[in-house]
Amino acid sequence: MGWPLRVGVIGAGGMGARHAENLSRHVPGAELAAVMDPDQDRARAIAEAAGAAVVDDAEELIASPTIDALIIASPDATHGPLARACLDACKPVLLEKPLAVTLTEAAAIVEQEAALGRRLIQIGLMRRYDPQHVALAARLTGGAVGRPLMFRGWHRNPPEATPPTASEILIQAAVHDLYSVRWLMRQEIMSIHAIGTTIDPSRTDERDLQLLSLTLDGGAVGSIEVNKNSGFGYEVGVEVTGDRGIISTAPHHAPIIRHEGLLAQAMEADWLERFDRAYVLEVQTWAAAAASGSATGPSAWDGYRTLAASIAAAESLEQRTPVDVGVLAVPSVYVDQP
Ligand code: ISE
Repeated sequence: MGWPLRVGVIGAGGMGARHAENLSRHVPGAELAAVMDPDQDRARAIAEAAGAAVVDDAEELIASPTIDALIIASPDATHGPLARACLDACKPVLLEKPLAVTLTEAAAIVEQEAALGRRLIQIGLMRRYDPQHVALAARLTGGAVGRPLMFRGWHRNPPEATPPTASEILIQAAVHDLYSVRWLMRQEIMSIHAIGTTIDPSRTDERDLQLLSLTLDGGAVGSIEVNKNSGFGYEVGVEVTGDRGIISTAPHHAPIIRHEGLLAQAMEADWLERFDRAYVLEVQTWAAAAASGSATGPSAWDGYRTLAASIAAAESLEQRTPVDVGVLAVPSVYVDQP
């Protein structure tokens, strides 16, 4: 493979556009070679600035001999089939979460990659590259608060034009927090109890405010609050209680102002703003591994485990009882993964 790395981007929405821009501006050895989106105008808007081609068939783009690696940010339901096409073509891919939309499909991807004996898939669980999360992980591993016993995560989003359903909230948003639990606590999630309520009174069916209680396999516990209708801005944070202290991420990027009896700090508007640095580091790390024909960071296995946890949470929400996260045994290709 090597440099220059010729990259095809599939999906030209907000996330595809951000990855394409970061690739062009922040990865000197990479070349944005082609963009695919059913909406050709949207694809053209990204492609033109980089002199990339606009194509209309995702599978053809993946198989093309002029493309070395892929970035996939298309609708969730297409992730599974496109990930499998990348594995068929033996091409590295940065695949937005979720890995797939069903556990059967996710397991098939994991098995296909494990059979290749090397990783090609990196999942877009980008908290892994957020400087705040990374600093917290380093202090935690260094023993700053002793033995980690309890995780607390909060994830608050302003309302979206098309509000997601209760289970989409789990698969698209809570999946990040479920990943943070596994990564930071270094334990697997064994069972989940999800409860929820509704902020938007016109949508009584969609619990846009959810609370997950987690049991981990090393004896720790956790909770995650997901608010998909915050009405005030975007906010993601993590706190870990150990047997010798508590460590948490700092709130926001902006300075804190004390004025006329108020203590104030501007909030980020959305995830693109809050995680701007993480997205750059993510694509740089991905491209470096892809140029050597492999993958690093959040893996298909992480995608599988976090999907299993999200689906268990959705079942728990429906059944009003804790649900076990049933999973496969970890294939050897993912043991001690970087
Ligand atoms: C979105 O897809 C993301 O990935 C964001 O990180 C998350 O905060 C948001 O809730 C999701 O919809």
